[in-house]
Amino acid sequence: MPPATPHSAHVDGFARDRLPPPHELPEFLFDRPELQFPDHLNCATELLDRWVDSGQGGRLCVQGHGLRWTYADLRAQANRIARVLVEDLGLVPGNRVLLRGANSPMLAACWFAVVKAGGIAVGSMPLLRARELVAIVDKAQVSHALCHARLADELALALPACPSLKQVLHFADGRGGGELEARAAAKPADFANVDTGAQDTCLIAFTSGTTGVPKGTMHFHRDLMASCACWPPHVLRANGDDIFIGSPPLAFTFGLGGLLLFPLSIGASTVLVEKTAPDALLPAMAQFRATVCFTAPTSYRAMAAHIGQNKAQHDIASLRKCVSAGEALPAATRALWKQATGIEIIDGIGSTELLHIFISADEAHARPGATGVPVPGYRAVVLGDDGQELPRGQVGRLAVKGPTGCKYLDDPRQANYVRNGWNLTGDAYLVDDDGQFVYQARTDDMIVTGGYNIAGPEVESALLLHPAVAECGVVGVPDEARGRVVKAFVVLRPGFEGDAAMVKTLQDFAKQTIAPYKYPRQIEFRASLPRTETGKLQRFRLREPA
Ligand code: 3UK
Repeated sequence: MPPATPHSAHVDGFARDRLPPPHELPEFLFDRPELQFPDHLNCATELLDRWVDSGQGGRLCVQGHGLRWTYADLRAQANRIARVLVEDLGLVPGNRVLLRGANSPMLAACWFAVVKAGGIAVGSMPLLRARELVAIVDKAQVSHALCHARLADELALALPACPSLKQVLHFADGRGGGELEARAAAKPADFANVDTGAQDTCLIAFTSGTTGVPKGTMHFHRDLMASCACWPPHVLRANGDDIFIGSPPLAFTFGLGGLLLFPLSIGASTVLVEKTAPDALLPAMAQFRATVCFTAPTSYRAMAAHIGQNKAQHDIASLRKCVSAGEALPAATRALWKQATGIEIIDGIGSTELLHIFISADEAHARPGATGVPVPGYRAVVLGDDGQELPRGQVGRLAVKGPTGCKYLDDPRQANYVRNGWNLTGDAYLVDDDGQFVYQARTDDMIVTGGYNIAGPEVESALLLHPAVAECGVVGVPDEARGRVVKAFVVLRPGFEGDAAMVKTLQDFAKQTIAPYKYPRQIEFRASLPRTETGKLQRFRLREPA
């Protein structure tokens, strides 16, 4: 018998029609009891309505921008916005809705409104420029946009090149002033969530890729619930009294999970603030008495330095769990944060394709320099170039499978990310004798010099142990004699001089810390390093000739 067609509520079949063909999908693993999902599933019902319907609507849910909403408040606002989308803007299930704004309670309400109405949320990083917006609107054939008034100009510049995008509404900060808030205020606070299928797409997340057309990763209602059922209960182990805070935008799945889906899945609360640079995040943590923080390794490093300078100024005693992802966590950064706060960071590698973290270690099992072990629900191996699993200790390609996996929107690059049922993340890893997964570099970033294979991040980790180094990035640059040499770009801490003596000091330091052949033959001092909005070092920009 052919498998029954899964239930779908999508009237607009755009996403369904553009899923990868079955033979290009990764293998999915649903063996755990918590990963048995019903055929009918709307994740907004599970994450938001459930609390109100069970009499817990009075629990604190989301704060920020001067607002303090309970679960009942967030649901009412999301319901009203869902009515605006459906009744005023003609949204039908399966339509794509662009969401634009810095993290805020209103952005969270818009996200839930789209999902409740059976729409597909398409996040966009706040700093995107018109031409980047055009690319994602075109790729996802976005029909509606909910955009913060402050970001309206850039979207307006994009509109003439976006024929699919017919409806745009602006919002402000949730307390009137915005066109969306005004329309929402006129609507009743109830809404019947669309009875979507577990395998209906509810999210298209674009990768923070650096070149070419952006890749849209499609995620089902089921995928969002699966991500809440794996890493959070097994590794993070937060509870309903926790107050989440952090820097990643909701348009980045690290932020969507950590700052919205995960706290709501356990009845906890979240703080969504606009300013999330390290010097703003510290006072926000103190102000909101935050207990769980999500941010990138560089942000922990910068915050540790701030705390070191004026210990009394920031009272972050409420903090109890700190999560790092997006980039490898250098051992030196883990140590600095522990020194400053007493907290052992929970590192985890995730990807937009797999939605969230799939290898990680909790506080008790954290090991400096290692990412951790596969999260319950996921399997991970290291493969050689022949596609066979490598013995422990050998560097190869990280391959992962679990309840979530890569589903690119109509993209031939699906065949690069998924091979033989495995998701290939593009990372070079090894498994050590204890079974811990140890990050080396992005596969493309391994530096081949004089016959050696050198991982830039290992050299970075060594330099970051030196007290003069605030930040650094290490890449291979062309060299006539050796083909390529290791070059370090270094941002110094205040009070240190980037002169020839400092070059020598850092080179000698590297030679004493790691195998001498890996030391940076060239060092250039910079005021800052190029990073993406998701906190990743843009190594390709360091490789470009100045
Ligand atoms: C790198 C890491 C070492 C790695 C992400 C958590 O970063 C996320 O998604 P992206 O699609 O990038 C994925 C790539 O980033 N990476 C991420 N975390 C780590 N490398 N150690 C880490 N802890 O190259 C990976 O392939 O932007 C992270 C949750 C959701 C996410 N989307």
